[in-house]
Amino acid sequence: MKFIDEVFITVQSGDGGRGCVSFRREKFVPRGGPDGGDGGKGGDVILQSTSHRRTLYPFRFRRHFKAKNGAPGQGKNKTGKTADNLIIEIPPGTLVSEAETNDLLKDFTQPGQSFLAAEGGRGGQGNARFKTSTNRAPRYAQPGEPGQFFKLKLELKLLADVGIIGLPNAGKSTLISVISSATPKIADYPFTTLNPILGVVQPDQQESFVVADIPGLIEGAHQGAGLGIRFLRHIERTRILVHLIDAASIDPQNPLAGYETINGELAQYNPLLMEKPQIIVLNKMDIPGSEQIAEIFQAAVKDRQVFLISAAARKGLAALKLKLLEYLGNHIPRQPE
Ligand SMILES: Nc1nc2c(ncn2[C@@H]2O[C@H](COP(=O)(O)OP(=O)(O)OP(=O)(O)O)[C@@H](O)[C@H]2O)c(=O)[nH]1
Ligand SMILES: [Mg+2]
Repeated sequence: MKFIDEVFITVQSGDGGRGCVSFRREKFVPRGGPDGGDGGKGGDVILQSTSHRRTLYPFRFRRHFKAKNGAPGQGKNKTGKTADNLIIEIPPGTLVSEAETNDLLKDFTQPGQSFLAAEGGRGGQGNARFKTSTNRAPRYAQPGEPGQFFKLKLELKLLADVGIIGLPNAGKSTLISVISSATPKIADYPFTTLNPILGVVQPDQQESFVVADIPGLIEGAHQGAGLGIRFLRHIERTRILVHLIDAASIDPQNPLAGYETINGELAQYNPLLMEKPQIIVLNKMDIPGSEQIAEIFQAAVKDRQVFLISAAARKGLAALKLKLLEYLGNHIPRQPE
């Protein structure tokens, strides 16, 4: 299943019901006055963020949303029924913009927020409202006000807690496949992963958290090289970054080259990304010779903590997960790997 992070929908609020033209008819009142009631208000279309929606996937099946029209007014001054509002549930983290102009209308930052996307038309006034001293029997009433129609773009930035970043082929997809529920494609060539992939990590007796495998970045990504930066926006809202490095690809003469390339791209895209906690992880530690490389790398980054793992051999993962939990503010159990 392709991860959908952008959908277009249409919303249409209900028309107001038309006002009624009617005259009282009662015994012994031969020429009753006007008693046509007002039309009911059309239904609003309201977007509402809720924590039980996590993706925009349901919008693949339904893209057009129309609220009902208000009922027409009736005789005996009866107002038409107001139509129910149509509520569209969306995941927190969704940005709503006008499809054509791209103007941002609403940023749903948390659950429980709502936005009036299209307001239902007012009901038309019935003829009872138009009675005056000079016109005691008005034969007209207002039509209902029409509803509104908009095309909207919904965009969801991944609400992942942890983003795994790194050069192509570092083993990002392998890592997410061994620590989470995700089952991405893994292969021995760069740019295997073309879209961000989400996985839920469920540690023992801990809050679960969401990890995102971000497609490989390369030098010049912020200017469009490789897959470009279109996925970097997904990591803007992650709380922690795991910077994954293929130990076997490290050049002992210039051990920080790849690491600095990635950080340079992050900084040029959005300097705030450099303020996120970043956990450095060397992968493929099962490959012979990687121990020495790791020592050289560690010396180069000085006192920054470096985690050594082998995603393929599932080594070093427990310590990494504990570190992630620590950053995410959970209680840390002490367990041997
Ligand atoms: N020896 C060894 N190979 C690994 C390890 N982890 C991943 N690989 C291999 O490295 C290659 C790339 O792995 P992926 O997980 O597809 O790498 P990626 O970072 O997702 O790559 P892109 O999606 O192209 O950016 C595959 O052939 C994996 O089998 C590891 O711990 N040890
Ligand atoms: Mg991949």
